[in-house]
Amino acid sequence: MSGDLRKQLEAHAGLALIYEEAWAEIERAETTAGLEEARVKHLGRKSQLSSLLRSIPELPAAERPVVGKFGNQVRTVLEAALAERKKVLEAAELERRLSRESVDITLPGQPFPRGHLHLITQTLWQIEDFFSGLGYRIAEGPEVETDYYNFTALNTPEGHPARSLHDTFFVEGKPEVLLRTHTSPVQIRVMEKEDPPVYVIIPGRVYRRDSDATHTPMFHQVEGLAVDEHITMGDLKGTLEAFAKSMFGAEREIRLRPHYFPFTEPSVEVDVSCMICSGAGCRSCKYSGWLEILGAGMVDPNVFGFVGYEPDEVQGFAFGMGVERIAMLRHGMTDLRMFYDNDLRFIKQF
Ligand code: 2NM
Repeated sequence: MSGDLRKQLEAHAGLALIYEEAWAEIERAETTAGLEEARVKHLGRKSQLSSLLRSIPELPAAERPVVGKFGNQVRTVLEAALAERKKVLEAAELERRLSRESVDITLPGQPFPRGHLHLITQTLWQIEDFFSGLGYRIAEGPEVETDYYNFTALNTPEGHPARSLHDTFFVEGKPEVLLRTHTSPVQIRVMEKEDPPVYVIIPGRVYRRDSDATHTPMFHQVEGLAVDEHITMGDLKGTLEAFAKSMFGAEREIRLRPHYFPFTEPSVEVDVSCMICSGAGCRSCKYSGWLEILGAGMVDPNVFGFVGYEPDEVQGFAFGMGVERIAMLRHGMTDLRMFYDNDLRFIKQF
């Protein structure tokens, strides 16, 4: 404050008091909110200072010049002090907030639970690994198919029960379009494109109008196809025996039972010796000692005819399995629907 102002204030006790009190409160304010209160109290419209300045015309003549001149100087000085104090408090408040809100990058992060592959994917990859090791390629194809690829080219004639609306999902208004009921149409597509020898497996989703404890309308299959010269049923048996041992244990044995498929002749169902009782008989294998794992057979010459292969020059075997079924057998599950309930208590166990 200038000495001039101080001297003049001494000449007016009221103004001096107003000044001292306001100054002290401005300096004492510890928060911007407290400072704002002090501003309203000492510089606001209802403050003593404002009243004093308004009342100049009524003051004794001797007081008027003092109050008139220095009253406004007091106001200016207090406003400057207020602005200065406000800057300091705002800076301090910002500093406090920043230190309170700062991020400590050395703190351990929120644990983010790590997931894992679904059991079906794990099983699928294991099957693929086994056949890749034997030199099979993996092929894939469309899930929406035509009846030609899904049935006709697979030697499944019109009128076969598998073609009925009861078993197969057809696209409305397009009787020739359907959801594939097996991955075999991809075998047809591979053979149309490539000459023998062919060694492929085809993993993928398939669809059937079935729904109970052991059937879901969508499930996963892996089918395999080997076409070459001099392929025999012995090759089929050796290949599937090695597969069964790789999936279910080196001690396992397989057996072939005669069966019927439209696309293979002869056809078989393949059983593996029960991994729970090692063949002695238990509830799992219905006391037979054997569990069915897949279907297979020698490719019917008619199928080769559809893809332009020479039935007299090449032979082949094919097989197909349900991935859910393989996974259930390996883990002693009884209800296939659990795969698709997405209950973490189930999923996390594998
Ligand atoms: C199976 C069982 C037996 C099979 C046959 C063919 C093809 F294309 F070669 F004709 N693909 N898949 C086949 C044979 C599938 O699944 C239980």
